[in-house]
Amino acid sequence: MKALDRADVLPEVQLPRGADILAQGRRAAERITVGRSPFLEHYGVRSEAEYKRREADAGRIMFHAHIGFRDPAKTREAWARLYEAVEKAGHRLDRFGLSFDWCMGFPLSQRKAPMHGTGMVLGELEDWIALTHTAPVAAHFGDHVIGTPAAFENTALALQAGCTAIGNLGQYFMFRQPGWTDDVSITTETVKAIALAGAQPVDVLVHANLDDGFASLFSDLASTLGAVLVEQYIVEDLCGAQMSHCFGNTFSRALTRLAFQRALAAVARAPGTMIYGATTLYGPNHAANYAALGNYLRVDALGQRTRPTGHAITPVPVTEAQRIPDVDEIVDAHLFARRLCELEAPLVAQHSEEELSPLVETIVAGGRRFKARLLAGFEAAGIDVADPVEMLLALRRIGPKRIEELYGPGAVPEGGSRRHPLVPTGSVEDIEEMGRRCVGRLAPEVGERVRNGRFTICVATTDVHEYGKILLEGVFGRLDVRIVDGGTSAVPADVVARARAGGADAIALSTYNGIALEYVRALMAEMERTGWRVPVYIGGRLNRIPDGSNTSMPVDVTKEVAAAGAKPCADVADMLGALAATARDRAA
Ligand code: B12
Repeated sequence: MKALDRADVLPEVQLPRGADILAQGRRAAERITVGRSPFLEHYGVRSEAEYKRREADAGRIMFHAHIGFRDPAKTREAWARLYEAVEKAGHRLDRFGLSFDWCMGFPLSQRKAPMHGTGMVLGELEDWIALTHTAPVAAHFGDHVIGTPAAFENTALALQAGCTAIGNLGQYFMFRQPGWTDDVSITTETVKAIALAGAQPVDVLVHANLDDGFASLFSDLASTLGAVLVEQYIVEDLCGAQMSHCFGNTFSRALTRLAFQRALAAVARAPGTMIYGATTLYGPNHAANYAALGNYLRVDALGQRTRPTGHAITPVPVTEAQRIPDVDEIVDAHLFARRLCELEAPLVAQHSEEELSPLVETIVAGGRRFKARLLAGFEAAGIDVADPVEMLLALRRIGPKRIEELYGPGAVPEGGSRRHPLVPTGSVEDIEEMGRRCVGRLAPEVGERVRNGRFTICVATTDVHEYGKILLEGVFGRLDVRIVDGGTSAVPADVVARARAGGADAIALSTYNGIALEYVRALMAEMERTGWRVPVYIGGRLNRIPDGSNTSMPVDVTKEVAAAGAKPCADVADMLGALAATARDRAA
């Protein structure tokens, strides 16, 4: 395996110095400070971290609800309704995660993003204050704040609105703002924002959702814990702030989910924000999803009862696989969770440590090895490991696959290329298995025709969701289809350019963020402009919030996507059927 070389990762002659950026952020803390909020007043605390420590010490399980309708007024209304509904049933809602739209990552002056997703967009400070003052529940501005070109600006607004848990550093590593290529400015804004948070007179948690970062693509849970330690090193040791991790979306196996929570408990210095629902377990059937909801909530409640980490647990509505959920669906999920936790309590006593403890030890030891190898490798490559700008930028540019290849704690088997995970995450393997099953179920003549068609296909994603792409690549690989990598979060012009340069016969797009229609229109316009055209297959979530919608709920746009010139596919088999037909027509 080729060792890392600074010139490959940080080719700039000069980068801004981390120390200068940290100083700017700290100076800004003289004028930008945490405002009061109904939550802080109601519970008589100075920060959410203080509240979390107090509640965890008292053995209470805390709860997180996630909302963020496109319309801020609807979000406020939902916040109030949820708070009331849960309180009326005799429970407490501890925190709200506010889902911003990805265009919130652009600075306010440039926030006219061409493609709005399904999330909420806020403007000036009054908008932020109006939200945090809706009800006495801690506000968590977790997405598209820290880690974006607007990191400093958004962090300043969140703090002034009384929010003391701000993220999402995980997104810094993996998300890309379309059309924004200057990753140095994203890094300096991020470091400045972290320094501002760290210099507050009260505890401010810098949040990172591990699944939004490298975790969803790592194969080893020990690497994920290694990433926790590396982020802790950057945020706490280099920047002087407090690091708080969240995980959950892709942690679908009960035993390793619990083991990871314990491993985190062994290394975390600040309280955790929330454990998110295991949403990759959700499919189209709501009854089956309730089983998944019950399964992960019990594990999360058990984790908090036996090793309290301050994380709130998150009952995610069973409709999650289709679209963003409505308020009543969130209330239902919460009432289900509260009842489940009441019934679950006696099981804590029956729990045995025998299976769990060795896993926890392996994850923690492997995580420490990952961090030590990474820091040594960076140093040997000439990267300044004491400079947060260099550290962050290098990690972001290298990406999860290569980082794990270079520094993962597992051994590389003789003659193999991929490291053997110490504790498999399961997520990427599950997608690979999905691909195997998809090919296994194909009618033999369809598989045969696709193989004989000798296709070249450009595979790309419109946003950060990459599992659809991994699935397609796995399936195509098994059917001798040549793959051209169109990239992730790729802009239409790049996809067309890469497809054309690679001699693609078709483009396969995977999309999830509610931008399918606008994206297809832009892609078609680009092909028109360049005078080069191939069929475009598209799958994932083909929905969109209609312009001027008063419900903020996305609607299906499959027909409109087809009218715009693409071929919508409900699943991979749809596309393989179409390719087989093309191969048959060509041969005829
Ligand atoms: C995993 C996941 C993530 C992971 C992605 C990890 C990764 N590296 O890929 C993480 C945690 C990072 C993530 C982030 C976000 N997510 Co997400 N995520 C999911 C989740 C749980 C699974 C989606 C998935 O990958 N499934 C695996 C694929 C392989 O299976 P599948 O979806 O069933 O696909 C089938 C077909 O559609 C087909 N297919 C897929 N693509 C294609 C393409 C072609 C050409 C073909 C032929 C077939 C095909 O293949 C499959 C089998 O047939 C869904 C909810 C759910 N349970 O589905 C939400 C979901 C897609 N996410 C959603 C959202 C909103 C987000 C965020 C915007 C949240 C936020 N505010 O930050 C961010 C993205 C921000 C950004 N900048 O883009 C929404 C989308 C809402 C909508 N459109 O209505 C969903 C539905 C959740 C929800 N209800 O809110 N997410």
